[in-house]
Amino acid sequence: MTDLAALFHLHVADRQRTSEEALASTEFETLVISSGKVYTHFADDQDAPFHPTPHFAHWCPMAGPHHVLVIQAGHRPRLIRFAPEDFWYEQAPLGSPFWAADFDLEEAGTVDEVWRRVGSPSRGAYIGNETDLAERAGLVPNPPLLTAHLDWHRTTKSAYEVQCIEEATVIAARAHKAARAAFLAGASELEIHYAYIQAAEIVDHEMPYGSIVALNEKGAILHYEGKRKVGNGAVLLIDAGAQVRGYAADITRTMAAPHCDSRFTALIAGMETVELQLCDLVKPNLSYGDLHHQGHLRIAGLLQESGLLKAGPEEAVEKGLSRPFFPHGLGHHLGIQVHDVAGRQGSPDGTPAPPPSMHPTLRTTRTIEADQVFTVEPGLYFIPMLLRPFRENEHRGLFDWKLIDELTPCGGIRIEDNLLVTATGHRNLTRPHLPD
Ligand SMILES: [Mn+2]
Repeated sequence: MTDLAALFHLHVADRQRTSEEALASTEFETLVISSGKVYTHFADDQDAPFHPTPHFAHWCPMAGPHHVLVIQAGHRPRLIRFAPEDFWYEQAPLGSPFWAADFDLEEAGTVDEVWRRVGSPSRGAYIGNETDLAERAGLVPNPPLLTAHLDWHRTTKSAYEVQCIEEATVIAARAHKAARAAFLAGASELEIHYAYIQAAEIVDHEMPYGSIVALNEKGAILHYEGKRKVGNGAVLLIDAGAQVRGYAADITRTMAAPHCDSRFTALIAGMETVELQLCDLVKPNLSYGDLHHQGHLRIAGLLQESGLLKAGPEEAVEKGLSRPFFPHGLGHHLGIQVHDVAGRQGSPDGTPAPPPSMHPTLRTTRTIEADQVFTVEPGLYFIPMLLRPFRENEHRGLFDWKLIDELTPCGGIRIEDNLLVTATGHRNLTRPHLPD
C-alpha cells in the first residue's frame, strides 16, 4: 500500500465514522451522495466546468458526474461508478487508482442503471443536485440537519486532506514564483496570469478560483477579475491557488517594483510583519472572531505608524477607522471549497457561532480547534468608495488625506497564508514553499 493509499484508508474510516454519527443523530439509515449533474447554460448546449458535489469529493476523488455513493452503518461504502460508452467525450478506464480498495465498486453505463442499483433504501437521505432522481428513489433530498452535521465534520481535516492541500501548495508556490519574476520583468496582468498558469501546468478551469492579478490601483478591488495588457506596474497583488484531488491552496502575495513609492513599499513590509504576527497567534481554543479583532488592532497600529491615521489602534478600531482600509474578514476555512463550509457553525447541528459584537458581518466565527485548515489574510487597501464618507464625517481630522490620495494609485495589500491548527499551535502550510 502506498503512503497515500494508507492515508486515504484512514480518511475513509473517518468519513464512515462521522457519517454514521450524522445518520444516527438525524434518524436516517442510509446516506446517498452523488457527484452530481453538470450545469448547462440556459438556452445553450455548453456546460459550465463540472464541480462535483463537495460531500462526494470529501469521500472520493473520482472525477466526473453521476457517480453515486451509498453509505450505511456497519457496511463498507458502495460506489456506483457512472461509466457510459461515449464517442463525443473521452471515457478513460478507471485503472487501479490508490483509493479504489476502500469501496465496493460497481459500474453502470447509464444514469438509470446507476439509480436502479441505488434502489429505494428505507429512511434514506440524499446529498447532491440530482434531486429529481433521488425523490423518485424515495430519498429525502438535502435535509438541512444532516447537511449541517456533514459540513461540521468537513472543517476537521484528516492527514490525507492536509497532504492534498500541501501538494496543491507546492504547485501554487511554484506558480507564484513565476508570476513574481514576470512582474519584476515588467509583464502585464495578462502575461503574469499566463506565467502563473504555465508554471502550474494547468488550464484556467483547473484553478480552484479565478486568479486575481492586479497591478497598481486594481489591487483595491477585492475580487478584481480583469487581465489588462499594460505592463511595468509599480505594485502587484496576486491571489491565486491550485488544487490537488479536489483540495485547494489559496495564496496571496503583494510586492513592489523598484520604482514604487517607497512609502507604499514600507507599508507592504509592515503588513508582512502584521500577517506573520497574526499567524503566530493561531492555536486551539482561540475564537476566530478574536483573531480578526487582533487583525484590526495591528493594521490600525500600522496605519498610525505610517501616518495615515492620527489615532492609536484601540481608538481607531473602536471608531471604525480601520474598517475602510480592511473591509473583509481575516480568513476562511479551506478545503474542498476555497471558502470552505461551516466557518460560522457553532455545533454539528448548525447552531451559528455568533460573531463578535464589533464585527457583526464576520463569516468565520468558529472556535479554532486542532486539524482545522484556514487562511490568515489581512489586507490594507485604498478604496475610494469606502474612504469617501470619512472625508466628511466627524472623524475626518484623524486621517492624512494628502497621504491617502498619494498612495491610492498603489491600490492595496493582501498577504495570505494557509494554516493547519495543531494540538498546541499551528503549522504554516504556505511559508515553507513560499517564504516571502
Ligand atoms: Mn482567501
